[in-house]
Amino acid sequence: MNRVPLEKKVLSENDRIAAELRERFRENNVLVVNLISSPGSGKTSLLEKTLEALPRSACVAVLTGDIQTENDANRLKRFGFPAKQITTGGTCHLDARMIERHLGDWRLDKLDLLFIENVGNLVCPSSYDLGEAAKIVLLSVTEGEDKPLKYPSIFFKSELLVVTKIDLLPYVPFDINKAEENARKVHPGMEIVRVSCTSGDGLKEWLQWLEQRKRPLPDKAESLV
Ligand SMILES: Nc1nc2c(ncn2[C@@H]2O[C@H](COP(=O)(O)OP(=O)(O)OP(=O)(O)O)[C@@H](O)[C@H]2O)c(=O)[nH]1
Ligand SMILES: [Mg+2]
Repeated sequence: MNRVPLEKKVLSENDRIAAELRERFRENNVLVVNLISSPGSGKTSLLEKTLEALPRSACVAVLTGDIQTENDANRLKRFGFPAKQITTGGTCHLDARMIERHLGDWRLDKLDLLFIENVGNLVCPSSYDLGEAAKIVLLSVTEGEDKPLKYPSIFFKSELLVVTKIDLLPYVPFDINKAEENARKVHPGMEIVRVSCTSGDGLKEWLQWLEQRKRPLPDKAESLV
């Protein structure tokens, strides 16, 4: 029986589109970050706090992925920045084609920063390049400090670890230092910030990380479309 190397073909097609996207983002000086975590770790909450903190003149947009519902896009649209939902209808990750399609008529030359919230999943999103500048993995304190060891690929590929829900630390048996040590076993030198969207702790450090990660940009204070 002949085997068809379908997975390889799908991934190489994804890589081709991702490379085109990366070039478009680079040409237009758009910093694109891809937020990845288990379901419910706090990706949308972190984006809500981020959009809330940004000036209204910021040139920011969000694409948010879920299997079903427009819930996350509706949460994020309240802040007045462009936000679109990508519903995958069952697929457990976003792929580059979905990003290309949903960028639609957005003017990249009017954007400084594009957030992509991936489908809640620590496994599949790590295999799909979306043309982003950086993957960011979130791990909440209710998930267990061993997750970097169990799901090494996404911790290895992410530039930044955001440890979320640190307001819950007094109530859960989670050794945050051990969790961070595990992350750095998989990815030595990994950058880490600790945040709580409830108390606001660490949000300043997160915003500073984003600010530093941005390239020097020309003024793009006009509207997006
Ligand atoms: N205590 C506490 N709860 C939080 C924090 N951040 C988020 N939550 C709660 O965690 C739940 C899930 O948060 P979301 O932001 O929807 O998580 P998500 O990662 O976007 O979820 P999916 O998109 O479904 O994968 C919600 O009930 C939030 O209110 C936090 O810092 N502290
Ligand atoms: Mg979400």
